[in-house]
Amino acid sequence: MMIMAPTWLLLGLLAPAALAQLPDFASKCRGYRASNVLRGDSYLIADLNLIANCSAYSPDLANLRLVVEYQTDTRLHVLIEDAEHQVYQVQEQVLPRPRSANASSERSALRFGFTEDPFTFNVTRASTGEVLFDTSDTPLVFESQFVWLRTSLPQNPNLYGLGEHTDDFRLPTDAYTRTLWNAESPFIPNRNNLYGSHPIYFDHRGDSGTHAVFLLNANGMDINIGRTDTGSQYLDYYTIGGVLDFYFLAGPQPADVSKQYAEVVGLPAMMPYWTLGFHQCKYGWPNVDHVEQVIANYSAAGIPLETVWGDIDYMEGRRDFTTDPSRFPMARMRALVDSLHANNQHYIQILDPGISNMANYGTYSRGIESAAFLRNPDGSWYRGLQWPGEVVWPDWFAPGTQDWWTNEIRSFYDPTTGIDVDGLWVDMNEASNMCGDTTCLSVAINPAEWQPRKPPARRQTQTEAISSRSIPNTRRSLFVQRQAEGSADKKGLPGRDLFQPAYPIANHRGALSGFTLWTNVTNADGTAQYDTHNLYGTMMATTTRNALLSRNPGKRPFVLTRSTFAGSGAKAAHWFGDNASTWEHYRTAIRQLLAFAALHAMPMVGSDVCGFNQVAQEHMCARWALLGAFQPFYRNHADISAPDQEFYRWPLVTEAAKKAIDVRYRLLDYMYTAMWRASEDGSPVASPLWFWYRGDANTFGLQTQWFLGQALLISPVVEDEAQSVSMYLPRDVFYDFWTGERVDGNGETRTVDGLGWTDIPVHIRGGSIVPLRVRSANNTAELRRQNFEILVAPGSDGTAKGELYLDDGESLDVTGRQSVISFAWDGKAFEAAGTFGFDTDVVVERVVVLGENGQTKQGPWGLREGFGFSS
Ligand SMILES: *[C@@H]1O[C@H](CO)[C@@H](O)[C@H](O)[C@H]1NC(C)=O
Ligand SMILES: *[C@@H]1O[C@H](CO)[C@@H](O)[C@H](O)[C@H]1NC(C)=O
Ligand SMILES: *[C@@H]1O[C@H](CO)[C@@H](O)[C@H](O)[C@H]1NC(C)=O
Ligand SMILES: *[C@@H]1O[C@H](CO)[C@@H](O)[C@H](O)[C@H]1NC(C)=O
Ligand SMILES: *[C@@H]1O[C@H](CO)[C@@H](O)[C@H](O)[C@H]1NC(C)=O
Ligand SMILES: *[C@@H]1O[C@H](CO)[C@@H](O)[C@H](O)[C@H]1NC(C)=O
Ligand SMILES: CC(=O)N[C@H]1CO[C@H](CO)[C@@H](O)[C@@H]1O
Repeated sequence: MMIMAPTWLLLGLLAPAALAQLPDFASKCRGYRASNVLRGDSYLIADLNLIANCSAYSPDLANLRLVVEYQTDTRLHVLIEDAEHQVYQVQEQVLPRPRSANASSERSALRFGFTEDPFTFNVTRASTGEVLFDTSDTPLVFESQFVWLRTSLPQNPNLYGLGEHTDDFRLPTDAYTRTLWNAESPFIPNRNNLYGSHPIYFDHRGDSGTHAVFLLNANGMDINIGRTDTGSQYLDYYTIGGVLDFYFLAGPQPADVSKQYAEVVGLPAMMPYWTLGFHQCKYGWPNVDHVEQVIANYSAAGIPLETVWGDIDYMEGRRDFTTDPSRFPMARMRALVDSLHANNQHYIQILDPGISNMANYGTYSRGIESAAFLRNPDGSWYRGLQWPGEVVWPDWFAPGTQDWWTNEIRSFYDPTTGIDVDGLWVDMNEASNMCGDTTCLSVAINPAEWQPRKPPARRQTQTEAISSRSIPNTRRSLFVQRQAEGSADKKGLPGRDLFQPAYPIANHRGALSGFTLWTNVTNADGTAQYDTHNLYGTMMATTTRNALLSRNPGKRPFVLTRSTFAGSGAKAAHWFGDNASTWEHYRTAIRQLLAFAALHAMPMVGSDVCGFNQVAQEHMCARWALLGAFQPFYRNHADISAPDQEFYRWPLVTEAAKKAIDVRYRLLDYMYTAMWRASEDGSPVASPLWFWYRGDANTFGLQTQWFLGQALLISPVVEDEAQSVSMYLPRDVFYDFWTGERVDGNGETRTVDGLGWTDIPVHIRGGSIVPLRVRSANNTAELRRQNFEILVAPGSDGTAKGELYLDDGESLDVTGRQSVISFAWDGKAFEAAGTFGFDTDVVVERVVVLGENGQTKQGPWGLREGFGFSS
């Protein structure tokens, strides 16, 4: 049915009561009128002119431009921007835009429809006519500091994404707000903004298809999912700036959407093989002796330890690029790293963005020379508070910053004179400013007396934050001038209140500038923190990655970042921040994994195994050791205030960890292959059940089981202290990974009892072929020398397929030196074929076919060419 005019317009004038379902401001808003519509086969352009001032929270923009591009057959780009191109748009350097292939609107899987007066639009699925996005119920509001757009949704929609959060994987659909504003968030509270911002949601509609909507906008925003008084479902965006830059991704299969999204924001970075090994970290390791003991005790316990991490303990006075001369002296650190490397182990250190401004600190003075820091309007350095005390902050957009940061990294981590790290970890980069207001800056801080402390967890109200700030003597005109210089080229509208916008997003750290960099601070390129805040972390990760590339050209860099934005997966890995050692957060780790790996194109993720804050308990830590082994990034880490929780500290956890690492390592090439696949085409490394059983409504809300790769279904025990699990098996053939026994899924939840503390149910999905190393090893270098066995798990039709990817595990460019081997089983014959560029002596010892006609064929077969057999 075609609605001639939006109901709000008809009813709004005649029956004000009908407007009760709209936000108060909307009653005044009339939206925009489209004109000068220009159409081509692959695009549509129009002018949008304001019909009447609405002034909801700030002045309306009079003239907008609509650009619709059919970029590919499955990607529709809809951009609503200001005609003058002043409004901030995310810099290409941060997120390069995908090229349009100028697809034909006729062939596109998506259709764009619109009304001219007022302007509203919809996106429909061409094959079915189903409406995917529809703004016709409400006017568009586009103001200098407030943009509002609402789409209607079907009843009880299955929506996922909009990370980073710890809420249900399938998002609540009633009175639910997702705020995107990166913030340090101890204890990762539910219903709050956390460390990263990913403005994309997947909308899953069962058999009729899955699509996603990505809003490329970095500004602070609230996204509401709710119901009107009359029960209609909607999702609306309340952003405090930026443009409406939408990418509609057609799917229709869920995994297609993951790939289509990765095409937009960047394919996940390929990780070095060793980073899939087991990592141990702890904030509060007192000295290098202690670290050596941890390494020795892991070895004595027979638990393979791949990588040791250095939290801020190693630093002198918490300053980057220093070592504490008595507790972590450089000579001892060099010896420690040498001995790790001699044993095929690795070492990674942390860096924070806050740079101490104390006298005689070389990193600081060189940063000053490079003009690498954020400035106040009077040209002085903008200060704040982080671990070393008073700090200045790198301006990742300043022209000298990359070289300064690269030089600091290259000299401190110089393999011949410094610490030869294998990767870097960037923390506190939301940025987290321990100074919630200005008061701490007026007190001189002696770094020697500065006691590390947690940032206050207290929620600060906006008024509190503002009133406690003294207004320094600023040269306002200079600030305005800098703003104006930048304003011509999508760098931000001039004349805004960048400190306290009228629309308050629901930031759980209080005011917009609460516990972070003031949002009215400008970057060297003329943009303001107001607009780029959510990019600070991903910029730090990228700058660090570039530094590692310069330090070790040709090798894949490894950077772990706490703060992320859409596209960060192309540069870095991520852990889920400072959770707690609770069963609740053990469960939370699963839905966070699902969100990042399946929906946010960021597969190298995992939680702090056994929890970060508070006291890890033996049973929970044993379970988490097992759970973590099936997440791509596998690191045990705890806070300084938490007791030591290395796996070897409990007999039960030792046993669980040995078993977990043993199986993980045997499956490591399966995981590595999935990571490679993701880096090639965006395929999800971990995914929820509905990705592969999209018509099965029982799977839509599942959030305690996941597929690792496409073949392994992981169903850990999730209830506190439990020895059983309720798990769902869709109607399909599965095989118990541990016994090889066939298990037929019947679309029902079943209870599995008698699960000991070292047990974790894992099933192979019928139709898959899984390569495993025949045996595990104490480190990944040894592991790479082990032979393979191939596990064939026939599906209901008796066939199966899978793949194995091999390369040297560390080079950036492996052209011609890769093997991509596909395996196929047709019920009678097995075949391995593909490309065999990787030179290896490793062989396939045997092929095991599971099921009734189970059989084992003994090799060996080399991996330099294809092979096969018939039974
Ligand atoms: C909106 O208000 C501005 C400032 O008062 C005025 O110049 C402009 O004409 C108004 N626009 C419309 C469409 O009414
Ligand atoms: C698509 O069209 C634009 C505008 O004509 C052109 O600049 C661009 O090169 C085209 N892209 C491709 C892939 O053909
Ligand atoms: C989409 O919008 C256009 C223009 O208003 C309208 O003609 C069309 O019927 C709409 N499609 C659906 C399925 O509602
Ligand atoms: C390592 O093990 C020894 C012997 O059990 C123990 O005394 C020491 O406290 C342990 N140290 C660490 C850091 O685990
Ligand atoms: C930011 O706003 C605060 C509070 O109004 C003010 O003290 C400060 O000078 C402003 N900074 C800039 C760069 O304008
Ligand atoms: C690890 O090393 C120990 C001691 O050398 C050895 O006993 C054990 O078998 C090794 N484990 C693996 C999985 O290779
Ligand atoms: C989900 C969860 O475990 N939350 C806990 C995080 O830590 C805080 C502080 O200890 C607890 O109050 C929460 O219950």
